[in-house]
Amino acid sequence: MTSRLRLIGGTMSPYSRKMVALLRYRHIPYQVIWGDINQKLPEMGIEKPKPVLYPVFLMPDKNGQEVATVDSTPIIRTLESQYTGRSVLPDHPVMDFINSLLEDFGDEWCVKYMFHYRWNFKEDIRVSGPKLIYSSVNTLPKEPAKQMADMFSQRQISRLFWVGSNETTAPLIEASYERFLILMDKHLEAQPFLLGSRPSSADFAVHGQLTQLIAEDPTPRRIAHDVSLRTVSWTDIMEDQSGLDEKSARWNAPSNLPETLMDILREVGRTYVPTMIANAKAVIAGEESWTCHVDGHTWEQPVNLYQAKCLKWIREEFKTLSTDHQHQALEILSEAGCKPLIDASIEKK
Ligand SMILES: N[C@@H](CCC(=O)N[C@@H](CS)C(=O)NCC(=O)O)C(=O)O
Repeated sequence: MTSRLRLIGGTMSPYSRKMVALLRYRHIPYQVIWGDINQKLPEMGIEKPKPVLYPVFLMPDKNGQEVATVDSTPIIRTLESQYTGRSVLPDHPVMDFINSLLEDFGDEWCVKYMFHYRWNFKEDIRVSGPKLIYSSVNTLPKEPAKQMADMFSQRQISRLFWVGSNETTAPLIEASYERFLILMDKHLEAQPFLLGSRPSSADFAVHGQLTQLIAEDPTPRRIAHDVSLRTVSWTDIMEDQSGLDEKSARWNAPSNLPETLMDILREVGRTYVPTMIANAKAVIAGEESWTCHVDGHTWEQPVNLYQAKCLKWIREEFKTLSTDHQHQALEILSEAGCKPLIDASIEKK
């Protein structure tokens, strides 16, 4: 048993990059093991998690035994209770709530940019397939690596439909990516992180997706270099914020949010909000797929059970706020077009 927190991840996995950058910022002693979870865990004699997702954290249980654990959002909250200092969750409950919303936007909406660009365009498939294999088993000979890359790429391409990337939604995803880069550019000119002068878990979520879009895959990389070099550099410096002096850094106050942050929240309201609500409603109705309107266009995709759970978490977090804080949060959400996230009737009858 090591006293360093171990995780197994991949450089081509946005959630692995989210978490490694967060561990560095938080000064949490860690060991990252790059590789195939399905191979590494049995070698270590550790039971696989369900589902198997990247990254896997080996979280010590009460007896110090490492347990394979997945899902970055709850893991971040557990780490907050285990390691003090350099918190990534704002102190003010309203800002903590806004942070959860933006973190989920990064994890669940920005991932659509990533998946769409990676598996839709020939050039991106050409580089991503082999990089996914080599980043896991770097010494693999060329021929088996090519076979595995082709197999893996085919599997991912067949999944495009499941994340909602199709002919109808492609222009919406691409337009949202470009708008998001412009909004980040304007916001980062005003302050260094999403919610102030210190990074929050939402910054790490967005960073994780942007590492793929900007550092790994050619088409979204070119777009980002055309649209916002500032965001390109932000993605680089987010990788290691271990030197940030947290004591002199500040969170934004909910009564005085920068207009550039409100604009980012408006993008959340324009895209993430209608799709998350339509998905949750379809899950509750027991339907297999759903459609909704994003920007006046039709969005269609199969239901995603996990995303319905994410929306439930956000609504539950809202309910834990005091009445005054709920009012304050609702004012921000209304101004950004995000209020239906809380208002919409999506509870089970
Ligand atoms: N909600 C999870 C998402 C993790 C996730 O979806 N990871 C992807 C790779 S980045 C994965 O393992 N997908 C399954 C697969 O590729 O087989 C988290 O935040 O950790």
